Amino acid sequence: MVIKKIVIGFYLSSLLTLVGCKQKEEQQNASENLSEVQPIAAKDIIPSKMVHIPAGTFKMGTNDPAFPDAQPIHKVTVKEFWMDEHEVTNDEFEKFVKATNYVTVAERKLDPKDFPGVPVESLVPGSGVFSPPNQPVTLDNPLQWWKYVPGASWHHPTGQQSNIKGQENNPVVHVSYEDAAAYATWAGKRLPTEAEWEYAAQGKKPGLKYYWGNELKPGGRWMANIYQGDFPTKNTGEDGFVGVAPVKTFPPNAFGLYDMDGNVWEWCNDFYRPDYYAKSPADSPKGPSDSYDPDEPGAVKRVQRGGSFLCSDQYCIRYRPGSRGKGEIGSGSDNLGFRCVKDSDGLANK
Ligand SMILES: [Ca+2]
Repeated sequence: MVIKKIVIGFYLSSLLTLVGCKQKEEQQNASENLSEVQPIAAKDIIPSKMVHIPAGTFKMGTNDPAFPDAQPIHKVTVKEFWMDEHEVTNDEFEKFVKATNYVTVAERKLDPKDFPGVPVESLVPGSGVFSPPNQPVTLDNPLQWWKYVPGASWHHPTGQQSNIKGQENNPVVHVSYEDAAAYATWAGKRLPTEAEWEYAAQGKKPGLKYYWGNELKPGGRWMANIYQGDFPTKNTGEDGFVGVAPVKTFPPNAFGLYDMDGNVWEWCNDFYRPDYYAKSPADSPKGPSDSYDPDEPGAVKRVQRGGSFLCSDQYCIRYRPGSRGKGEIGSGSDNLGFRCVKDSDGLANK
């Protein structure tokens, strides 16, 4: 917990330093620009459904040198399980919040004791929002396009003035690991292990360049909600979406799962360590006993998979098969969501 507080403190202080009160106007402009993107009106609420994933053995990881933490490729066996066919939606998450009065991490008051050195007036609940800069930037500092936006949360995705009306079928975002795990428990489910997630994403099609095949656009069609254009300044939205897309917009994989690639990152239950694949057990691995990320040694991180609408071959290529993501457990953003799984014992498909 202490480490988590330090990390959040660093996260907040870094972002708040950049955002600062002096930059409120700039921040508001960014939010206004984002709000110009018209949401797709939800025609019908898509009911949640789980897909049966049969037990199997597969090759996990990739030899792609761009992903050293996803090596070596190793054989893994998973038991059968059920998986949400799509990412948890705003509508589903709202039902959870109404039933439990749950308050997400992004909405909770910040205790000054947890953030030494950060001015009290800056300690406002919020979350990270993708805010494209006006000028081309180097791609070595994500804080150039990520802003800590006070008031941003799952029902105010781009800030206090925004809402989720008409976005009921969009994946819920701004959820921390703790939020996702709380939802899963309430729903009688759990978060997937990383092995379950990758096995499900492969959909019985191992060794491909993309989860859906070897062509980026088979037949000229975009197969996932990713990023087109010049990152991070010019998102052409050629696939139809500059932000999140309603679930089930893009084609499912062979298991009938939607958006395993792109749209929003998805939390897995495993702690993150870059060296885990060298030691992973072959049967139903559940991740290491603790986390370690040499990029941020003090942070407690869990695995995230699948990439998001901000991924492309230009930046964040981690929508490709086998690649891994990671995130600090108390942090959310507007490109991070989740889906749940359930053990097969006695479960009917619903
Ligand atoms: Ca897109």
